[in-house]
Amino acid sequence: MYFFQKCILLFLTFFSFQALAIDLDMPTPYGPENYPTQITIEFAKEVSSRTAEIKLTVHPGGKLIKHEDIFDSVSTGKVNFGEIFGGRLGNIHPIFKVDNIPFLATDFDEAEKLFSVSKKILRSELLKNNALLLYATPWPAQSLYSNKPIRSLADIKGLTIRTYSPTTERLTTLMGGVGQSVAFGDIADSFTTNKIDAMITSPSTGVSQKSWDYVSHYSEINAWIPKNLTIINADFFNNLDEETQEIILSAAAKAQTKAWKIVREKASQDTKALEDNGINISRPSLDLLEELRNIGYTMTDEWVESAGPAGSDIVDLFQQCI
Ligand code: PCA
Repeated sequence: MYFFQKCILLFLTFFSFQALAIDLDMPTPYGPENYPTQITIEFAKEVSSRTAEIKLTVHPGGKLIKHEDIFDSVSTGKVNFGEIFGGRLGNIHPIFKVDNIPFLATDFDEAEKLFSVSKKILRSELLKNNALLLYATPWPAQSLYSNKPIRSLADIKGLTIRTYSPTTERLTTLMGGVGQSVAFGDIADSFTTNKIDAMITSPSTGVSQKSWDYVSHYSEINAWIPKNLTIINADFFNNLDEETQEIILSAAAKAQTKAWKIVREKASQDTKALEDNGINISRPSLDLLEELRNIGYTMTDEWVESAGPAGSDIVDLFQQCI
């Protein structure tokens, strides 16, 4: 355990009777205008107000710790709380990619089922990295933004498409596009400097990034529903007194319930906001859907192969309950 963390635990153990509050930092990857960050800010407020010992300060937008470093920072105890986009951990274990597979779970009910059948292994892989899952916040379904109508994959061929995870890189290749990794905060610049021609993300990200300033078309392919994972360092958690642990877990359960409820409202509100701001919204043509679904089958097979028996169990269980 890290020296810094040990000091915190000593404080919590020996000085808790004096109700000494310890300031703890909680880095998140997305800015305060994004609803997952707002859920986390509420979680932090609740934990801070209900425990005498912990005062959590949320640092949104990768400002304190860059997105790519947040997971390691929590697992090594550099910070004790943090939030990440789950699919980014796909290089640690395939389970983290399960909610990024196109056309496996495409509405919120399916996404909840996929989460429930994959939760156990997700938790155990996090624990191998000394992290406990507090709650998972879904994004609205991921759809296609471009500057021309996309009627079939032929219209995508050769376009440079933003990627944000290992799965979006693979998808772009299978669609015949050219992948370009672009951080969340660089989306607008990358479009206006023609570094990218298209992206696949949620209506909420399209709104928070004012996509109408640089994009004209949005095809509602509703391809997958990824999640942010909010985690706590396991050693830190295990050394807290029981009452504090319970407060953290109940605030986390509340955050998760709220996230899954309001994401449904956000999805329709934000799609409407795209339209109100002049983006041409369309449903994908049957040709495009069929082509994309076939890519989804390929990617599901590839994922099952990489994840082994646990992967095929998850897909089987999921398909039984939808
Ligand atoms: N917005 C984030 C992740 C998924 C989403 O809807 C992004 O585009 O990076």
